[in-house]
Amino acid sequence: EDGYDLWLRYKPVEAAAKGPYAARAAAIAPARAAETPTLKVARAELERGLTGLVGKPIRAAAGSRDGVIQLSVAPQAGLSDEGYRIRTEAVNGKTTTVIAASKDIGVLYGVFRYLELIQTRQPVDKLDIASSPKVKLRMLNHWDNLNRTVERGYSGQSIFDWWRLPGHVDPRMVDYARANASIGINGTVLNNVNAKADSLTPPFIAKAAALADTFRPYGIKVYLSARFSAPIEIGGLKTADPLDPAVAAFWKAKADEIYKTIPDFGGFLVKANSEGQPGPQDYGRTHVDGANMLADAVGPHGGVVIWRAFVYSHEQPDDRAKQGYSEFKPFDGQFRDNVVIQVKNGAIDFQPREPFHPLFGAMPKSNLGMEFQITKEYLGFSTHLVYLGPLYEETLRSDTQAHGKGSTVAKVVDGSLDGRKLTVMAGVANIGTDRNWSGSQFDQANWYVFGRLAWDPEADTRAIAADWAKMTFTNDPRFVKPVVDMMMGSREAAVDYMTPLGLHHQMGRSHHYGPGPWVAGGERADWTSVYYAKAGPDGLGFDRTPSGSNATAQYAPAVGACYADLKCVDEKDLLWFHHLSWDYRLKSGDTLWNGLVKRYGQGVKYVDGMETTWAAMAPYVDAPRHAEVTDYLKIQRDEAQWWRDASVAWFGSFSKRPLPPGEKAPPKTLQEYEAMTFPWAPGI
Ligand code: BDP
Repeated sequence: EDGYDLWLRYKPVEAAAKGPYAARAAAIAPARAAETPTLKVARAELERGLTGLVGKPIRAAAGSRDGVIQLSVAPQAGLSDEGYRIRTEAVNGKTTTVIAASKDIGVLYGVFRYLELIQTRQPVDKLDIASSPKVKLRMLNHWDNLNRTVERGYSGQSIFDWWRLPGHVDPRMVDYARANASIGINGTVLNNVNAKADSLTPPFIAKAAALADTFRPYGIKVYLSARFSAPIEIGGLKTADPLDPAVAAFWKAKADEIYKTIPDFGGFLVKANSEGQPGPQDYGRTHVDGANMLADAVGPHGGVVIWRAFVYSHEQPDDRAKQGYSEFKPFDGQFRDNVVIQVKNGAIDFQPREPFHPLFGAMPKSNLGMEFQITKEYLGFSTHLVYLGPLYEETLRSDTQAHGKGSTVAKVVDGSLDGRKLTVMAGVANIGTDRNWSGSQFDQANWYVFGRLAWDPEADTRAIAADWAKMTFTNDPRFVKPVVDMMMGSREAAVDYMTPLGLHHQMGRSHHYGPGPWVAGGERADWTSVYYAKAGPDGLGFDRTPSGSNATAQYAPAVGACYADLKCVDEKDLLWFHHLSWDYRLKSGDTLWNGLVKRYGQGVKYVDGMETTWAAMAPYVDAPRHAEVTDYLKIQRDEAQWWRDASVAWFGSFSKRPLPPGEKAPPKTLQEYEAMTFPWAPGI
């Protein structure tokens, strides 16, 4: 095995457990009428899955008999358009399993769920399951360039083969669609947010259309990142001013042209006036002017505009963490109904840990979407085993207190807090041409958990990890329990060995790989590590309380007050919000310096533990996948140590305090650590 089959391996159920599954999978009822393409793929998936799991070919069989599975499209009360119901029913005295939905796509989702029940060895003899997604647009954002490099991608090249499209559609595109549909993803943005206008030219629209045709049966719509200055670059105009009628006309015509070839085109994703990308502010206009102009172009076709809130202006800010909120909050209520503001989970940039972004809960009159990063730009790329479920869950369960207690980020994202219908959860994809798709076996789990949380932002990420581990490897409890435990703690371990106690953005310059707490100078202060850690002889941390940047004031009063109060703030966010003396006493009784050093060490120790756990898993895992994970854990172990040693050397040069008892001095000098870097790191 090489990981290509992801969690859809459909390996035979053990002989001892097979009986009840075989009994419920005697046959699939034949189609009643001509089936839609979606029903055809649902039926094919069911056949494929059951044939693999039960171990004998399962085909359509006429006539009623026990153990038939029926696929049915009929109005279902209490389910959304994409929801499904799976029930064990008596039909003409025979026991049947009915997978029913109002629309064909629900049947496909139901089929995947049914197969998952068998894959995870759940009983299937008395089923009564109903499920509807809580978020409307569940999307991957590919940061894939047209030349097939992938920004922040660590899994090979882009899977979208723009050169050969549309003449040749790689069969892998079907497996991509199957995998995404199996976790409920229903949209994909094909190109990088740092977009080229070429993606909107006729040849590229034709290429995108070929992908859209391939993905359509799986319920997946394609979207494109739109470069705001496209009217100039490919439209022959002198300006991209959103209030210029010729510019609006360009976008209307462009939208019409796209919808002619891709009738169900999802819409545009836009990164504007951010990190040098063009945008409405170049013309003295606002995010509202830009987003609404595009929204009016795609609106008549049912399209949406997803406008990113990841902005920070080029003037040196006192605190980059405040900028998204400052720029967007004043516009609440002014965006069109088909505009979604897509907000990163935290206010800086996909760090191992960030408090939730203050925009969540702060724009009740706008559609606000979540953007998570699945690719691990700041979390060790694809060689560090870091299960992101707990990171996503921590953000989603954070309480914005926008309408009092219980106003969680999840309720903002699923729209229930303010009654919003157009809801989005997006994940920056970690998918590439590597055989295992995600660069490592365990990074597949991050794709998987993202999809499951987009379906239900309140789902439990431990349970999801268990489902994934069972389907991807084995149901043997001697494997599942230790591996899920290992996964669940892996993110906290990465926080500990990289940026403990609320530190952030301490990675190597630009590529963000390995420790770089000394990174200083250059183009922008807020691209350096020293800007964020503010280490000095007096102490460490970024003061975001009212005595500092006052970023805490961007949260609901109770939340901000807690973050600003040393007695209330959780120590995991301590140095995010506070600048503290090296001798500040942590809850453990340790000084800040001692506690910090210990944390780094704990992170390293956890990776030691993962190596030991994984070594013991050899009997349950095929040799190739076991060996790959073993190698990567060794890399991670060495690099966790590197992180610890370099960080201790750097921060020790300010604290000038001795190491706590039992902690080893870094084996190299600070200068040696500073000289270690990865000039050719991938994905920049
Ligand atoms: C940062 C990445 C950069 C992206 C940017 C974005 O370093 O490559 O272009 O975010 O989200 O995380 O636009």
